[in-house]
Amino acid sequence: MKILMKFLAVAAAFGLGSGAAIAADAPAAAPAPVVTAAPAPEATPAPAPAAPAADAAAPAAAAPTKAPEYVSPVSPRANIGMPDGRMGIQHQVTPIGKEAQTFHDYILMPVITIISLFVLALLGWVILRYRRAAHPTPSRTTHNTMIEVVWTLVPVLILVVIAVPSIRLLANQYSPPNADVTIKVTGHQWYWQYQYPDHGIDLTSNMLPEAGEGQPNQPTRTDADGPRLLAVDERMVVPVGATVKLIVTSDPTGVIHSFGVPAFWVKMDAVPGRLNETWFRAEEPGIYYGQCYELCGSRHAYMPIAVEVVSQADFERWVASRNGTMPGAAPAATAAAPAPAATVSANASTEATPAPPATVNATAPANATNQAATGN
Ligand SMILES: [Cu+2]
Repeated sequence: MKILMKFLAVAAAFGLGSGAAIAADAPAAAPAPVVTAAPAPEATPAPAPAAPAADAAAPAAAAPTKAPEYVSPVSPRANIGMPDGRMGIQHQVTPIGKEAQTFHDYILMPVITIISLFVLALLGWVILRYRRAAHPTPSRTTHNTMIEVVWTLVPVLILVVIAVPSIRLLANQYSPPNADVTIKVTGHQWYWQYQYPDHGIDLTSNMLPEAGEGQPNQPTRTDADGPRLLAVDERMVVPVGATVKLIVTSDPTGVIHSFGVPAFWVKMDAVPGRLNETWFRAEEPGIYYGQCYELCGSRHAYMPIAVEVVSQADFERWVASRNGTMPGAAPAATAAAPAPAATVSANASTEATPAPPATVNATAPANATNQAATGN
């Protein structure tokens, strides 16, 4: 009965979750691109959307340069938030991840190990003890009620013991606390887009190529960015200890991706035309890497994810550096210069995607900035 209630709770969480996701998505279109006195590099016009190479999904060097006033206070740490060749689960930094890791390490693995060794020993004993040489006259026994009852009941009890923490974990995963930060994550071919509807921030995150690779003028990876094939030019930045709600979807003209960060115990499919919701609360500052987890095309392996977890104060500095505003705060220095929202949106060729906030060149086709070559 209790288990049934849990299932109902999970089902309710699904239903409510999707409704909330839609509601929370509404403000996404609201923040107008703020055209303030942007730092000079940000004003660089987007490159023409004509990069020809068919496979040039990797973006031109159009990703916004980092604003000078925000220097990341955290740097990648070996063995944390990235694969390191060890067996087992990555070090977990969220409550759900810790619960899952405990479940895996202290219940599932011991149970699996004990059962496997027990069956192996039983098999070895039968093979040796009852081989023809040692046991020439076979037994004619066909039934033993006691043994049959035991080998039916014991597995049932084992499954019940596993089911309790398993369903509790599932229910906790789908019962998020109220969100402190909401981020809409959109999978594109082949990069990620992060929109902070409450902060008016819209980022495009591309993998940083190695030196000598990539396109001309494209920034290349350094060790401060992270490991090869995981470092990106724009990280998703979130405050430490905050409940982050992710609304995960995919480019309407695109394919299915999957957003996942192993250190957070987060993985959610990104499906065109659908809003999926998940959440995490990272409790340790740092940089945590993930990848696309759904085979999505030729550059599936080159659309990594990097999440930067920083203090609240650093998060606010980062928001300011991206020309965003904290929810509830008066827009800084924009009152005198109303954003030409109409102009910008009139040029937007795709509907709901606000033009990147820092793109001052309102005459450039919206979204020509980063993935022009992909075209689709
Ligand atoms: Cu993908």
